[in-house]
Amino acid sequence: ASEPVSDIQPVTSSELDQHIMRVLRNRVGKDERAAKQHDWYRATVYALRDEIIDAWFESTRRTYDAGGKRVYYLSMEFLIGRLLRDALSNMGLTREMEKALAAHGLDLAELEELEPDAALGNGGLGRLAACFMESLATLDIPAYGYGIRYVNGMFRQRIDEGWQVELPETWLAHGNPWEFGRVESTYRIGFGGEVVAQGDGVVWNPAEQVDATAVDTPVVGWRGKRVNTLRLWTASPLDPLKLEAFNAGDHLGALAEQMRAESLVRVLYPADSSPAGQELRLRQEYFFTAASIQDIVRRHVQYAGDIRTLPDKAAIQLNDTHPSVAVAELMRLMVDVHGLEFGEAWEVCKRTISYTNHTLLPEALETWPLPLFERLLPRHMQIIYAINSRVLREARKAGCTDAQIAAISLIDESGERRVRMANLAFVGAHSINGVAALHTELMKETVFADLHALYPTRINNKTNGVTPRRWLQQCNPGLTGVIRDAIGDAFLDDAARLSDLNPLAGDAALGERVAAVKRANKVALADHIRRTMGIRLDPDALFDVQIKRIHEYKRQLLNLIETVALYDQIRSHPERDWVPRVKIFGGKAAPSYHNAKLIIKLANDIARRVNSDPSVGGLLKVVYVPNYNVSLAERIIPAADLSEQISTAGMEASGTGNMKFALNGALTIGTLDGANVEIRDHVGDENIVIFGLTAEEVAAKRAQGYDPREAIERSRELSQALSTIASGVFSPDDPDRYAELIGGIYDHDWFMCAADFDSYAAAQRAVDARWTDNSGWRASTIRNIANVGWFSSDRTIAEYAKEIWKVL
Ligand code: DL6
Repeated sequence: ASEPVSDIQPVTSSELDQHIMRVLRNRVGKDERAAKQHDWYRATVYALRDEIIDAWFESTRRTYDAGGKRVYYLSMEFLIGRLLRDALSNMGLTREMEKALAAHGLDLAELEELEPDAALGNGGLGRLAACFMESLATLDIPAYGYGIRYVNGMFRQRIDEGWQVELPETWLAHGNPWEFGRVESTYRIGFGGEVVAQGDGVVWNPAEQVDATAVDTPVVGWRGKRVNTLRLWTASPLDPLKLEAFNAGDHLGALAEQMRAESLVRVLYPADSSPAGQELRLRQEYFFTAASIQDIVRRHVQYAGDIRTLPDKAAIQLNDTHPSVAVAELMRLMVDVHGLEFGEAWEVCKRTISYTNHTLLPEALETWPLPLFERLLPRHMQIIYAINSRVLREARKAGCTDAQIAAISLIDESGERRVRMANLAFVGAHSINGVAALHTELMKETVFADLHALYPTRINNKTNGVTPRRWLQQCNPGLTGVIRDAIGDAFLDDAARLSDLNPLAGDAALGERVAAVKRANKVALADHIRRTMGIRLDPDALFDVQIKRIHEYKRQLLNLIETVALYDQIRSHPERDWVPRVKIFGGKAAPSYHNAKLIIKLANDIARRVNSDPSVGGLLKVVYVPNYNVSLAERIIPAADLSEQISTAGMEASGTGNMKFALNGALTIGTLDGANVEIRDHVGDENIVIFGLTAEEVAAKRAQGYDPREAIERSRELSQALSTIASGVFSPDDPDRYAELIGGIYDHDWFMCAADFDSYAAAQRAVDARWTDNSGWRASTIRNIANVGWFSSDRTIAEYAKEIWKVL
């Protein structure tokens, strides 16, 4: 696909070439003869960065000149992936850069492979934040993303003998040419200590302090329209070295403060199974939130003068509850530092802040033990009590019962007293949004039922989206080219225009071309898997993919049980006309999540046996791709035929992988959960394969007392697959390995694998039937691509901008 012309000043390949050579010499410190691939990579990024900088300055200048409102997106995760291809493509410089590098015998694609994935996120929540940053710039909305510059971040996953092993990710080992340190933007962050009365007010004297310093990364929008800033905080001690202690021989002790500060920014989601782990997480959350709020308030007061006008100039979006303490921190600054009266500050706070909920899972809704919170953030605890008494007064006045008041309270008193971060975010925000229509309705009915009854106008829906730049144009240039040839360029600026493909869905020539691109992507993926894992795949087999965090509610286990059932069937009936399948899995399990790690081992055990069994004759292959990350997703998604979105209905807030797969022409097999419901509405029933219980049916079944044994007894296929796994067929070295995991399905089956199995297996066979109808499959593929333009994060961001932030 040739690249669309950008709005920005055209730069020629020879100008880029000269620029790269200058940078290679002056900044990388190498000449052409000595330069290694990594040096060229850095020189390429520096040269590109220089092109971006003008647009960055210009964007900032425009924002100041307009005196407009900025959006501040606070998130514990930004799963940004590699930036080189994204920035080149959005700046319209890919072709020129290719030419410039080719003049030195260099291949841009090879240099792109040298860029590490930034380890700044875990899953959908972090990737959503990254898509949002890109769409904010694309829609020309002035915005800052605020988070943590993790040194090791999310762990690197290695699969050893089928088991997940977690290793530190060293993504910064070669430095990071994208970032700009901003030592001048440093804020002091306190922890612990005491609050003392002073005059009319109070003063917080923290026992401990660290410095938070900004590190900025430019985020380029499509066609370079605007460049926004991702501002990540790094931590340092006030005193880098206790020199006296060092000279006295205590060399390690002298560095203790440095270590303590650095531990704040080492890893994403340190295990919170120990009290020390819990404390570190809360410290991290406060650290980045406090730095961000101080930065926002400083900017506002410096340019607007009066903190009271903050809501006119700043919209602060809390991405999940990790930054919820922003409510208390903003109140603290307004009351203790800027001298506002509490009630007035409370109104400013609510008008400024909004909150996105991303999960209904009770264990994922953050709460902190009250003693820990009070010890670490004594002033914030006082503020939370003061907010709570206001809110509970309002609840009492509105006629809430004791039970309702207990549910609304910011303090959970049902056992050990805990601070509820979701309730804090809810009461401190004017808007609380869910991330898919079903999720938002369930929020109203379940986790926030009582808060919603008290504040009925606050909850709203903003269905997630993904950026079509990264998730179509950049990861699938072949398909992008075919679409452009078919319908022109309009969809590049407005993904909704993909619908122009609809009248062509049955066009055989287009179907051929789309299928040819898919096949080429499958060949490329198969080649990658052969090189990296030594497994050979048939590109003409159906590539069936489930890549996402490993969690029981996402039901990788259901997929594996069905895989075993299929394996049994193929061996029992080799005479049948089986559709050759490749089952591809990928994803990381939280380090302390025992069952998730066991599911990874099971996938690998099944893969080992199935792949080496000559009796399946290559009709079934199973692959577990290690260290699933954004770059792998960019390879795998364009090569997928079938997208597995099979969570227990009511449990997946939205999903965003589902959108990426459909955009790249995969058919979805899925439950009516999260955004699958809306995907079905857009692509039409006949172009998606839906199975299983609905969210309502799941809830009703649980309420009635569900007995999984009945479902297991009813299904011969299921009981056989379960006993095959439980009896150790796939784990001869440890036959009992899966006894408990499978036993859990017999005993309680909270995630309803047994209840949904038959329907899932039937849906899989329906997929086989569709696959054999070549032209029908191709038409469905095109219908998917044509009708998921609505799931562009540009649409999502436009909704946030108009309805929540009031900036469009
Ligand atoms: O909203 C982004 C993303 C959704 O697409 C996923 O459905 C949802 O699971 C995820 N939520 C989280 C939060 N914690 N948990 N679990 O990652 O958000």
